[in-house]
Amino acid sequence: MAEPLVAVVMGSSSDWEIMQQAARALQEFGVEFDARVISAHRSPDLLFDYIKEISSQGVQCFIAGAGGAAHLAGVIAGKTTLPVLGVPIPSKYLKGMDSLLSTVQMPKGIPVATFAIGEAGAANAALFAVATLALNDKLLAEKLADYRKKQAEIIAETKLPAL
Ligand code: RP5
Repeated sequence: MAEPLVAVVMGSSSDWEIMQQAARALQEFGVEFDARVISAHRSPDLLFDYIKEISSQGVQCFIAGAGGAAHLAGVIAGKTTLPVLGVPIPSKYLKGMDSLLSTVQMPKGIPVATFAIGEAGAANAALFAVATLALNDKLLAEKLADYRKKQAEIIAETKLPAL
């Protein structure tokens, strides 16, 4: 199997329902990825080891999804200079506003590119990763252009129901 180009990390298996949208999008574009549950606070040593290991395999970016006091993406960003894309996971009581603010409000110097809360954010993080990889991959760039074209066609063909 080819080495992964994208690492998809999430804080809990309960995040998978959302994060599988990222995995599916990467799969659709034929981008090799590695998906793992690793918690920044429950398994920090494992996280540090993983970042080192997967980076040595040539991964190009991380997509990190976490909920609540969501520090996973920020901690990863603190351990690597590779791009880190953060996905705020909807949470039970604050509906993901906590996750969003925890992920997006990184202090100056250690950036996390933060996406929308939930499924859209997970899928868009993957599409953003694809767009970045496509800068050096003509075939991938063509696939991305096709994907956009299809979306435009769907809109152009959309008919509103009669009143
Ligand atoms: C975070 O706590 C995870 O990213 C998850 O979104 C949230 C709840 O985790 P579980 O209690 O479902 O394991 O660390």
